[in-house]
Amino acid sequence: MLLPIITYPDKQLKVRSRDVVDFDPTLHTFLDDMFETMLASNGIGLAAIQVANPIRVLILCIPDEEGNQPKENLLEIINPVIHEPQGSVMYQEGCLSVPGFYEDVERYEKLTLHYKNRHGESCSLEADELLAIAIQHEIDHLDGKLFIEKLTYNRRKKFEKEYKKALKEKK
Ligand code: Y12
Ligand code: CO
Repeated sequence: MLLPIITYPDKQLKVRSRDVVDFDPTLHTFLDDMFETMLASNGIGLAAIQVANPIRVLILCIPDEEGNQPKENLLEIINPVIHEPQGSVMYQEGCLSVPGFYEDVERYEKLTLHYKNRHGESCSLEADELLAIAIQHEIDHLDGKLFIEKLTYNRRKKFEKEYKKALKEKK
């Protein structure tokens, strides 16, 4: 089932999401719906709060060399905790909750992630490149933060200007 994605400036996006305690069929159906919703919107990452569910769940599916996103490449990440962040890198980010706006954001270059899978089993992974960046972007959603809050002063002003222009064009 496709779920509606909430967009800036919806206040729900500022909520800190709570840990998952029940790894049950309701969670599994929700994860399946998130994947369907993310693919239908051409996303590579989605946090549960973006579909108005304030639980610490995110999914990521980094496209392969042909641009495909097979389900085998899907990462379902629950109650994530970042360990050993290293380095820094700038990358142009986009977000399904801030459509039409892309801007450079500074992130850690590499990290280790501890998390649970859909069955509540403890997992860990080491991430760099786009995966590390997307993990940090999605964990920020779980903490009620959008990437536009990490922009430099001038880039944030650029966003405000473009957002106001887009609002006017909609009317
Ligand atoms: C850097 C950091 C984090 C990510 C993962 C989360 N972002 C996305 O998956 C964003 C996808 C996106 C897709 C859009 O739709 C189309 O392009 C058709 C989109 O729409 C518009 O801009 C109108 C916006 C964002 C990725 C990279
Ligand atoms: Co986002």
